[in-house]
Amino acid sequence: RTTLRGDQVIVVSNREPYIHEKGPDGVIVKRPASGLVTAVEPVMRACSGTWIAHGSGSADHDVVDSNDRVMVPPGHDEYVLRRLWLTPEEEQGFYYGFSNEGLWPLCHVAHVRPVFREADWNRYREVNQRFADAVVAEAVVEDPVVLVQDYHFALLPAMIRKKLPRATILTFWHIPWPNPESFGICPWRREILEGMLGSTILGFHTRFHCKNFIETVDRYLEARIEHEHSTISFHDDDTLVESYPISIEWPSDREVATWAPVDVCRRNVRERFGYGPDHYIAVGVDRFDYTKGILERLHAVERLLEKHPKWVGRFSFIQVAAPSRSSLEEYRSFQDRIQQVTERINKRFGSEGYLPVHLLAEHHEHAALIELYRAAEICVVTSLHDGMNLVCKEFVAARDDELGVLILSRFAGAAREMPEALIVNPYHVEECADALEQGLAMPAAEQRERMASLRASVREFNVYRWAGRMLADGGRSRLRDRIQARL
Ligand code: ADQ
Repeated sequence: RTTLRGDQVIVVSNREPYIHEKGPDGVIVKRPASGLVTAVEPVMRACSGTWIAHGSGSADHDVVDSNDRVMVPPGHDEYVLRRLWLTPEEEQGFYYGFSNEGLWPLCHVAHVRPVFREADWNRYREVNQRFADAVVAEAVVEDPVVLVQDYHFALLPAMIRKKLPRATILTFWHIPWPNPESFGICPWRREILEGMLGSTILGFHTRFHCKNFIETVDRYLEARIEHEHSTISFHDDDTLVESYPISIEWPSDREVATWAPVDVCRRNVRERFGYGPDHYIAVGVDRFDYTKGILERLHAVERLLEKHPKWVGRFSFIQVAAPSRSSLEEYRSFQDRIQQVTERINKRFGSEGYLPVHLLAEHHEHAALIELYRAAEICVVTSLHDGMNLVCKEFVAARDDELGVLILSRFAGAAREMPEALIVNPYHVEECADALEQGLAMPAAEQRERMASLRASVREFNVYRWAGRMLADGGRSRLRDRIQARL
């Protein structure tokens, strides 16, 4: 708040922080399952301003003015949400097509081949232009601070820069950046890089992703790179490429006071599934996405039961998976596959009143996730590749009893900050099964030691630290520009 006092802040993301839907008794407001929203929303509440996003609820109500603005959070009215309504063709080409069939697999090396269609690319460009126009329309000063979120908007920074040359554009790329060879297969690699270099600051989760980006620019553009300061000069504009590891909002005392005690959570969850108090539980919480390693995790559970039959009947794995991008064939067949493997494992090891795997393929309320995190012996995060991953941080934040074991993929950005977890290679089934066994058998003292340290670091490096560092760097750049303008 202090860094940008008096400045106008505009956030742009594809996903909205609140979805307004028409229900039988009026408007229902929902929070989407999204790491980006989880991270950026508390920041936006702190700095007010305007959030521009693709409207995904019902369009014909709750409009506060002709520009489709509503005040959010509902009942608190802290900032403005401006929705842009995309046509079905725009949503198909921009969101499902180029963003999620092209850029998403391109940047996550998860062995799903990216699909590049000329028509999707055209929609992607057009929609980026629509959002750029909306930013310009919202700007009441010539130098707003614009926070551009994610791979849906690679072209937006340069488009905004063209109309608002003095804007401070802080772009954050929430997913990994691959190496130059991998990125180079994108037919529009040049346009994407040029678009991103309209940013004042370009943020990634890890230094490794920054390095990949700088090398990609070096390979495909004529730009001047200053490695020492991690800046790229292109067409007289400088972009700082920096790592800002994202995190969660650490739960306040007021929130923690609303949580049921751990033993109540344990009992509730076990009773709901028909198990006794001594039943062991591991949880996984993800969007239903092939990058999250859900299949690999199921194989590890199966291997554990095969290798250590003592756990059959005494241990269950609960996977909560919010359906995501289900209109894409790749996602639908992935969901079917998970369903099949779950059934196979349950047939093989299940019995009357016992299922080794519970697959809950639905969106859960935040409170329900907290209850699960608090009830489980283990939380399993086995992403094949993940920019950061917030589920592991949410699990740690939920465990004020300092118990519970985190199993974490070495290919999630979070692994670099959370070495006290049991770090695994999700492709190595045996190693993951051994980690499950180690977690189930871990003495309470060791759990406490690891968990206390994890909690201290997530608490300190919370989402305000992420936003604060990025905004402070933005503030410094504004100050430099002002001083230069006076010279
Ligand atoms: P995501 O790929 O969405 O985020 P992640 O960071 O794990 O992944 O965040 C998922 C969020 O959705 C969490 O807050 C989680 O609680 C919630 N969620 C998951 N399943 C849910 C369910 N069934 N019901 C309700 N909520 C659910 C992207 C990148 C990540 C990066 C974030 C933030 O892919 O690497 O950490 O952005 O930058």
